[in-house]
Amino acid sequence: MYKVISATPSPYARKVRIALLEKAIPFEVQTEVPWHGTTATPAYNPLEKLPVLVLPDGSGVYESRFILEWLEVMHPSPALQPADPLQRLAARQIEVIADGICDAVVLLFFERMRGAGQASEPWMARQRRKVEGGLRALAQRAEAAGDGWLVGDSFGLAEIAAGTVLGYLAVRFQELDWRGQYPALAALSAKLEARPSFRATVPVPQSITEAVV
Ligand SMILES: N[C@@H](CCC(=O)N[C@@H](CS)C(=O)NCC(=O)O)C(=O)O
Repeated sequence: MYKVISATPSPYARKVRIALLEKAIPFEVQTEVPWHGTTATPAYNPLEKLPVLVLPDGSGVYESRFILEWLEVMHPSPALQPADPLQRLAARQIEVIADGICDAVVLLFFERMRGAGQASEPWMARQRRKVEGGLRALAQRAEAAGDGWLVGDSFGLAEIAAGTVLGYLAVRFQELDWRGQYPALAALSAKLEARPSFRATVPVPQSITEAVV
């Protein structure tokens, strides 16, 4: 059976877990804090990041986008990527934006952890601009899609990426009123969070107790 090394707040790990659930592939979850010395992540990923998809032979596939690509090749049905090449590119672009927002939120989170007087305001402003710009770009796509899916006529990679970044903001960036600012994203998030795969993977904050920054 597959195993996913995951962290409860991680939007990257959530994407992988959602894809596995949507494809009805059995897997177990090994929950870790990737920032703690006890994590098994470096044993599988030289970049020391989760998620890792541990295969039955004990080897690991890592980097969430690559894991999703890998799953699509190994378990093509149901397809989570559009067959049409242009739609596929549009979906991948949404994934790039969503991952970029998550990356900026992670950087903000750790910058804040440095504490008063230590955090760099220009650096945080730069990351906030990425979050805001990324959300604006996602909102444009959600507005254009209306009641439909973001790309094409079925649920897939684009929705997983957009839905998980929005879910992550609820955990790590509560002060940002993206629901008020972008009703189309609020509607998309509500629709996605109602799916069983999303309900089974609701992000939960984690305490980091070892020094990281
Ligand atoms: N681009 C990576 C990002 C993964 C990532 O940043 N994971 C975090 C947890 S949410 C992590 O393991 N960080 C540990 C580290 O950067 O050392 C992916 O999509 O898999």
